[in-house]
Amino acid sequence: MLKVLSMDAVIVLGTAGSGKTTFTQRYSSWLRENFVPVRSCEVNLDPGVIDLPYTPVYDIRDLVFVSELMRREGLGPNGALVRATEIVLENIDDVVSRICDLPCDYLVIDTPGQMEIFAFRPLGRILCDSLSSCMNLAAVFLGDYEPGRELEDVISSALLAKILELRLGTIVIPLLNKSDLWEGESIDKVWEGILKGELGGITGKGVLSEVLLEISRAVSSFRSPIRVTPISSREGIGFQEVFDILNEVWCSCGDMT
Ligand SMILES: Nc1nc2c(ncn2[C@@H]2O[C@H](COP(=O)(O)OP(=O)(O)O)[C@@H](O)[C@H]2O)c(=O)[nH]1
Ligand SMILES: [Mg+2]
Repeated sequence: MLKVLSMDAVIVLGTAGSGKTTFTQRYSSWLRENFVPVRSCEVNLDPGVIDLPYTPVYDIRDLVFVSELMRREGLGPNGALVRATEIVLENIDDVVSRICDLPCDYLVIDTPGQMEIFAFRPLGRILCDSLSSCMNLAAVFLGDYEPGRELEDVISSALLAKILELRLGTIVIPLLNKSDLWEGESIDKVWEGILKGELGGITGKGVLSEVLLEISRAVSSFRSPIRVTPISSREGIGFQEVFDILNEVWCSCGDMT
């Protein structure tokens, strides 16, 4: 029988400092303000964070807190983070059932500052699989491009978003954060070209290594291309488009190219 899931949830991914926590807070507030009476709630899955700009309805630090682990088990910051993911895994059924039972219509789920802890260890995949049984789940990946960065950085971000999609088994929507800092660049178009394997326009610039280009051509064939949306979490720019794209994903009724 077809199960109708009543909760939508977006997992927020991105490298350290890309703006995951800022996005979680601002996007969830935007949902609450614009879609009354939708209950949008923030979930914190970062066991290492000290201060949060939002009040999470579920906070993984109630189960395991990195600075406390460091003290208690005499571990360094990275060792404690790894240990924290093991503890979450040992308690995964409880964690998932608590999140599934939250009295919310929409969840915005913040993930660890150091993305690899979540994405490149078993935790991310297991959590995504389990949460999908009780909610409509998708992820956003925040690419982080500031003036002065090289185009290779954009390619690396585009590849990382694709790898995460394969790794986590959930659709990953590429967003380019911090667009308020750009100075007239069309970085989103460069990224879209990479996803579509259409690299002709940028190969002449001499800044891209052939290896990266070959990899991006190969990776672009894994899934249908998706547009890349510039946003600014700090300024609240692009949120309507994020909302629309996620709805297209969940109802599978739109054209995401
Ligand atoms: N200019 C600008 N800065 C941002 C934006 N989003 C986040 N930041 C800043 O980037 C830094 C890291 O943000 P944070 O949300 O903590 O990143 P996280 O490590 O991915 O959770 C902070 O100083 C934020 O204020 C944005 O859209 N524009
Ligand atoms: Mg954070």
